[in-house]
Amino acid sequence: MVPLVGVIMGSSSDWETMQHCSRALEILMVPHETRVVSAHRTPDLLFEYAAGAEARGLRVIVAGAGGAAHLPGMAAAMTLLPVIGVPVRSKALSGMDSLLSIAQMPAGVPVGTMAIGRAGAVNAALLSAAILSAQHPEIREALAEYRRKQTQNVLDNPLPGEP
Ligand code: RP5
Repeated sequence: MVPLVGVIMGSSSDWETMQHCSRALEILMVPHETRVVSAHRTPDLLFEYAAGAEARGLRVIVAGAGGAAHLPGMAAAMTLLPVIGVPVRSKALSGMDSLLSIAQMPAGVPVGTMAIGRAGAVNAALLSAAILSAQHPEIREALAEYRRKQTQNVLDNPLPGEP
């Protein structure tokens, strides 16, 4: 099946975080691909990937990176597809560097910025599914089912002593 979401990350070390995006996309039955594409170490590959993404059938790009996290912004500069950035928690600054370098895009080239780490990776998958929902009713239904299960899980697990 042709992937609709391209999940890219700056290093294989980002997989520990970005695997949560991939797993959530699997649960939502969203066809996707995962690749290591570095803004700094493989700039030519980044250009090839981002510039060709729409023609290959991708509809959303999720880009995870840490530190001086240029990947999401550079990818967004080379495509009209929506780009969702996931700040990976860095060792030096706990991901604040990643968050700010992804969120603080100058006006003109937006990157939808998620939370740092696992929450951001999962939410990137859910936001991708929401973007795709208008054109793909089966993804909309999978997203609705995900929400139903999440709600039921809270209701089924009260605190000890709570009715
Ligand atoms: C970034 O540098 C990557 O996104 C990664 O989060 C960070 C560290 O990369 P490695 O040194 O672990 O490859 O480009």
